[in-house]
Amino acid sequence: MEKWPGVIRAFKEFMPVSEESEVVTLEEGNTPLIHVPELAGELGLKLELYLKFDGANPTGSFKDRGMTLAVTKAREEGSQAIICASTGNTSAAAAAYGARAGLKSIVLVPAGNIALGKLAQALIHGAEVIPIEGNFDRALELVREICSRYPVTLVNSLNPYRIEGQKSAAFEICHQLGRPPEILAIPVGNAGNITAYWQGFQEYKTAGRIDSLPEMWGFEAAGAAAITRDRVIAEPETVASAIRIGNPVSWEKAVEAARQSAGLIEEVSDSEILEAYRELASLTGIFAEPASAASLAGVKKMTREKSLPEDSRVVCVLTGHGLKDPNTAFQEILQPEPVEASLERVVERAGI
Ligand code: AN7
Repeated sequence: MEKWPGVIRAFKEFMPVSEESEVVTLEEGNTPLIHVPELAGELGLKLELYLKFDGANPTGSFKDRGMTLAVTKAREEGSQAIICASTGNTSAAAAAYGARAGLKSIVLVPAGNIALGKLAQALIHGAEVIPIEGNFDRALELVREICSRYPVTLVNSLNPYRIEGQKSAAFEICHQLGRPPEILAIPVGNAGNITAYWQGFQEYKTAGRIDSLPEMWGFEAAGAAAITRDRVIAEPETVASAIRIGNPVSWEKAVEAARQSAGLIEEVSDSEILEAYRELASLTGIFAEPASAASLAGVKKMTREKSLPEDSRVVCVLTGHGLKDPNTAFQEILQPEPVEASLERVVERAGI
């Protein structure tokens, strides 16, 4: 088997790079597409269910797919520093790829609202981490303002290279399934990823690699459901801190993806997200972060409302690793009390 070269080289005909480009990569991509008939059965979902586990990327989220290209281009263009606003995963990826490229990275995060693992990543990779007394949407406003005045490169998904890199996940799914799925279910925060997937599927169709397109099903958290409710949410709230975003940048593009694909943008409640989060972990062995579970929660919700043909292939995108956010896991599942270190007590606790 050949060595996987990362998403830029793996899909270079579809990427805006030349042979001379010096690619900054952590060999991201090529993540598992896991068939989970037992989960579908347990949940009473009569369809062919798959999980695209992008938590298996080098920094533990799908952000690596776009960051490899954004940072490659930033370095190629002679930039000395990259900057982003982030609910956590973008900051972790920017910090890691910045370290790999030898660029300074600056990340603005909402103070107190970023998962522990993501903060640890940004810090250990040496980013300048600036927690702000405000939410993600405010952080992004500040970053845009800074980029208009100072020589730093924006690596939020407003940067088109981020989307170009992230579309690689759609390509991989087509190869892994042998064809596109009927439905692609995905969490929506800033709406960059749903935009990227839709672009990827369309490019593969135009290139004659596939001959159908999936319905795009995007799911927001109910407390941050700007697109679903068609209004900016000034103070978004959700347990899924990654998608705690009240004014998504790619709003119109997400609406277009849903409309053109005959799909939908819907919301799922925090309790639906947490239920799907626990089910994924306990029934499949996949630990995804809460925001990621919005895709499964959404499929459960929508299949109660509309019926699909039984052989429909549905791919739930799991965007980030559960280890990013250990605190939410502990809030959901109590830590066990220690027992006396004796055979009797341990066997008693083990229930064998
Ligand atoms: C795990 O890191 O916006 O709809 O700043 O971390 O493309 O925004 C993260 C978003 C879904 C939503 N799942 O994707 C950030 C950030 C996880 C995420 C999303 C995010 P978009």
